[in-house]
Amino acid sequence: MNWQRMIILVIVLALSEFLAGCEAIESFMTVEDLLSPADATPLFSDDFEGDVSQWTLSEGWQYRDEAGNHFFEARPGNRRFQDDLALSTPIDLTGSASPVLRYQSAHGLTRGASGRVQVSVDEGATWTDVQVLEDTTDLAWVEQTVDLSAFAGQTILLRFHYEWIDLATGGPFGNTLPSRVWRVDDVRIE
Ligand SMILES: [Ca+2]
Repeated sequence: MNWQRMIILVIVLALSEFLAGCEAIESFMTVEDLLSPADATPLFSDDFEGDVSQWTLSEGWQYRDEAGNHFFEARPGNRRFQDDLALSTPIDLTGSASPVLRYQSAHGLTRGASGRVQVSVDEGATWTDVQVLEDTTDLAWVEQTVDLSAFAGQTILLRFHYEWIDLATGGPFGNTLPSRVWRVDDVRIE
């Protein structure tokens, strides 16, 4: 064997060692390791593009389609109301030590209107606010993040409670809609 062959042999051996090392690293990594936590399998996810029969909505809420995207919207029209968009199926949070709710919101919640995300751990007997949106306007879709770690290990019910009942902050109907609308989409709990 001449020295050129010896060098090639050494290179081949080094390369094979390197590749074996890479395989060893790969075997320790799972898909979950490679994905960020936000991309991990959610505990709950609904973009409202399929069957939405697990959601119950009181009169003030509508299921809407805008440019092919479906979402729910609370809009007062010509009356004040307090109404819920509620998930009728419980969500089991035992799979996460620090569950987080993320959803898309487009809203004008001003002039006495408010949007409350609420959780129940007693099958709907009582509800706890986990987020209150009021005196805030963002008519473009924005992701909301709500910490649900207080409910880790429990099974919850979830609802979106829209309210505009304060007569003192009435104002004229018809020309104030953007100030009192709440759109909700892409509900996800991780
Ligand atoms: Ca949608």
